Amino acid sequence: MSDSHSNKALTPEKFTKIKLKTPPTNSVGFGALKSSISQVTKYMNVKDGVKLSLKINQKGEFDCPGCAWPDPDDERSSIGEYCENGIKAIAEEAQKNTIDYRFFENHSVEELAGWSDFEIGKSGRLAEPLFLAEGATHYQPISWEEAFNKVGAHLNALESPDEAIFYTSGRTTNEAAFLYQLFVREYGTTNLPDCSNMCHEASGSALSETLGIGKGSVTLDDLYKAEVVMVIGQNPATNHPRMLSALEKCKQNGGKIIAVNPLPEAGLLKFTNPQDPIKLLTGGTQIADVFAQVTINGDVALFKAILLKLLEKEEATGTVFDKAFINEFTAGYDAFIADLKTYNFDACLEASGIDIDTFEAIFELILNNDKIIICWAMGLTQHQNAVDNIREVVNLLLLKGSIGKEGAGTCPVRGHSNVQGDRTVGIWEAAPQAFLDKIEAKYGFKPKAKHGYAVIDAIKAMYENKAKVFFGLGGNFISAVPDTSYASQALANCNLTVHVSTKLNRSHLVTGKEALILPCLGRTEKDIQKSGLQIQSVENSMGVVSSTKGVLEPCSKDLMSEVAVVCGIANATLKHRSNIDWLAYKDDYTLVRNDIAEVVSGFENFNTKLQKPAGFYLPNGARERQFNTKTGKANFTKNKMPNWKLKNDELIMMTIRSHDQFNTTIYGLDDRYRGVYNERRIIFMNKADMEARGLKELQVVNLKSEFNGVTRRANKFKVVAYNIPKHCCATYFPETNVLVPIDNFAHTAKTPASKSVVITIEA
Ligand SMILES: Nc1nc2c(c(=O)[nH]1)N[C@H]1C(S)=C(S)[C@@H](COP(=O)(O)OP(=O)(O)OC[C@H]3O[C@@H](n4cnc5c(=O)[nH]c(N)nc54)[C@H](O)[C@@H]3O)O[C@H]1N2
Ligand SMILES: Nc1nc2c(c(=O)[nH]1)N[C@H]1C(S)=C(S)[C@@H](COP(=O)(O)OP(=O)(O)OC[C@H]3O[C@@H](n4cnc5c(=O)[nH]c(N)nc54)[C@H](O)[C@@H]3O)O[C@H]1N2
Ligand SMILES: [Mo]
Repeated sequence: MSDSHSNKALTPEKFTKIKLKTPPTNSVGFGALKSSISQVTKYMNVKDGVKLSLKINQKGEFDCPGCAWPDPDDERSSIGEYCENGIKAIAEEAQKNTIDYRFFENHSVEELAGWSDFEIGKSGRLAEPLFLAEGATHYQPISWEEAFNKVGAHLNALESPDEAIFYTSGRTTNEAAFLYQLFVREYGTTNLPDCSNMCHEASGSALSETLGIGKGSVTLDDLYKAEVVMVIGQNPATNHPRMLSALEKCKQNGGKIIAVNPLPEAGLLKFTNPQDPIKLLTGGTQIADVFAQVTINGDVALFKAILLKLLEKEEATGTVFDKAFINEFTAGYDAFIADLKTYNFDACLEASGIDIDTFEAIFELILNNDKIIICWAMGLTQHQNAVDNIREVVNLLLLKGSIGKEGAGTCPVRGHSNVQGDRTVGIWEAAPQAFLDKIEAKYGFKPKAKHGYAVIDAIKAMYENKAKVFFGLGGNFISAVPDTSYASQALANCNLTVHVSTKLNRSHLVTGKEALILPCLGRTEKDIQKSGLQIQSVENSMGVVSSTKGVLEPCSKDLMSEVAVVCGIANATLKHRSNIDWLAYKDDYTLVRNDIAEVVSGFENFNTKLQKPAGFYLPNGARERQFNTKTGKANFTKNKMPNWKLKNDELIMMTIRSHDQFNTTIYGLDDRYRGVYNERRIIFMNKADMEARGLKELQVVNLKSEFNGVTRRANKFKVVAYNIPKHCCATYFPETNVLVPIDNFAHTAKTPASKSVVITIEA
């Protein structure tokens, strides 16, 4: 496809003058401090920067809009629980520049689409509602009331509410998310796709099936007390920097860390705590005791190899498995063992890509300890067999009895700061019937029970003209989803696309026939309504709900809060049809929390509990060894080894984050920990793979993926030789999303397989 929609959706093929250095072996430390200060001084008022960095993640202050890593329950650093990338996140949100209709008078949609994502993001904060009329080339201002009425009119004109799609990105607070799903359900559909569908959906699916809860089981305190922590498919120095402090603490208590990753990610190897002045001077802590350089998607093979050796030892000694735990709490053990025995150790080890010495080192740690925590992120969840990856993680923990006890358990490390909370309060196209029943009991309408579209199906529905209105509460849909060209056609088919956003992004430029941009307050900004300054709430990766409250004056007087936008749209759409007094909520968010307390379990006395400075834990069955699964037990599962047969010229590509981005928001053009500066259009390759193709360092190549007979291309990338296993390569998301096939996703969970894209390279 090379029409104008898909051209606008693709990132421009421009190079920015690359510089390469040897990747550092240490992370954070002075480099991070320097980088944070430079972000603040470049893009913010310095006074605001100081004010924010003192309050970030402090009890009762504002929750960092970056990642979902939890804050310590007890003592917190007095200079702010910050990290370099948290500072970049707030510097991005609290930019001093704003853009209003004058900006859009000067720049057409077509022109803006030619800008890089970095340039688009740095243009400033959106300052007023904007409308793109059918056939128009420029956005123009529109009043909030007109905007709400337009959305309402479009929604009410659809033949069925199922022709509308309501996307959420994981920054949305519990209050806004709860009201949003309530509105969507009262309007009459369950089409509630969210970023989680592309992220930890595979974790949710595997964990619900095996342990009865789609979230992790550990607390921060468990991490400090673990004997072994495995960090798999995750790059914490970039994406969850505060996790490194927790791993450091675990090590100080005698714990051992195993990193499993195709790349020797800097922070896993060594880390200098920015909040420890002595360490800053004397150098950092070695984090990983063992680094296993697994091949892309070699994790099931590695796990099978470990499981086979454990079984061998168990059969010899009878002391390896926690049989008391297995007997009392699990189901499916015999079938699991019978299946495991059909695999061959040598074949598994070979498929994992790991040498025998490294394997032995991992094996000894697992064999001799039973307080084991396994942490993971996108390296496990974005494959066709992603659900198997996580079920295999659970199998290992179950054998060792490493679930529901101190220092042990599952730790899927969530991405967006409230992606977990959004799901808890009802952003779910497949919400359980018990939740829907509570909605019905409270509000007197019957929510549709039929499951709605998640992300992949939503794109297909728009592509096939089955859905005609797209509404996004946050996020950057076109750049986040797979198969960019296909998805751009899907959006172009819509009658109306609407985005509630803080910042301009590519999704505002790849529109339906008409489009709206509704600018909203960010996390850092004061949200003042009729009843005064509002607080809101978020849930972190470990199930702690806490409050967040803005500190800065809003960047424009024309912004609304997400809560107010949802109420406005609900009111304009449902009018007298509604059982609910929508406009009351926006004046006083304690009313929303009173409703959440009645509808969502674990939130009883929500308003009172939220006043606890460090927040409160939600109930977690797996943590208590209560497994709410179909069998009532924790389930062992049988998982197949993936069967990769790459052709001679094919590589398997993972699409990853650089150090200077938050998903589709590009903070800068450097990837400091990988030694790449001032360029994003690169492909990391093994030297042997370069030589086999006669490619030289920095040579420009085109990338091609073929899947089910469809060819997809991404042009102009520079080759960078890197320490990555043979037949594997890496590029940055979102530049190569165009290569990720819409039909290549995880079974059961439909997470796009964006970490295992088969490509060939054209010189
Ligand atoms: N600063 C910053 N923070 C962020 C984000 C951000 O973009 N920037 N994004 C947020 C979000 S939404 C999320 S979901 C998280 C993402 O956090 P991560 O999951 O850490 O992010 P990715 O860059 O996708 O990194 C995946 C890691 O998995 C490895 N990997 C890839 N394939 C495999 C595999 O097959 N097996 C194994 N074992 N490893 C593999 C890669 O080498 C890489 O180290 O971070 C959150 N925090
Ligand atoms: N190829 C490939 N694709 C991927 C991934 C990958 O690893 N590889 N990762 C996937 C993952 S893990 C995720 S989570 C998704 C991310 O998908 P999304 O969540 O859709 O994308 P983001 O880039 O996080 O969204 C950024 C936009 O959100 C808006 N925004 C920021 N803060 C706020 C706020 O407070 N309120 C509102 N209303 N808007 C706000 C801004 O306008 C900003 O431009 O991408 C997925 N896509
Ligand atoms: Mo994510």
